[in-house]
Amino acid sequence: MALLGHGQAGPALSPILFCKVSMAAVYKVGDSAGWTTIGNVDYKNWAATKTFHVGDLILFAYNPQFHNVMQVTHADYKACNATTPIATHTTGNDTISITARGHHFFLCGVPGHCQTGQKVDINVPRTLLVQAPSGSPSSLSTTTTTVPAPSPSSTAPLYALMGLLGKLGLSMVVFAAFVSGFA
Ligand SMILES: [Cu+2]
Repeated sequence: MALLGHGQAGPALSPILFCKVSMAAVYKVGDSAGWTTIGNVDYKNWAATKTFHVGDLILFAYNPQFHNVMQVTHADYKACNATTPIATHTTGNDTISITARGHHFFLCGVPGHCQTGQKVDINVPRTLLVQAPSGSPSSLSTTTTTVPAPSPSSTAPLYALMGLLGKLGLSMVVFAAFVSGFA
């Protein structure tokens, strides 16, 4: 899938695109060095500087005469075991779409290459749910206090009392704020 070439990774990524909707980005492994054993590229460091998302494209650019790309398990990644890959890519210009969160482990299956560091862990962090704080201070400005839903019948009087106390407490707070503001 060569539709998204190297060139589009740079200027096309305007900050606006990343505002709310995460747009697909293309990450070329090793940047200008590509996928290689030359120059001791630190792929761990390369990956650490990126924030990967589901939908991103990981581009492995290399000379297929000398290298390949194998997606492997975590165990095989650690052991540099290229005998049981999940998937193998050999074109020299392989674009791999990240379709799930979590770790995606890749190594070069040519003997000795993984051991010299030609391996990369693409980690897509689990998304944190962003929730608005339930008891925000702004709720003090209104008289609607959020009280847990009352259980049937028995707690009804208590609930009413609590509501009354809540309003009393609120008016006291408002009063205190008023007094301190003019003291
Ligand atoms: Cu290699």
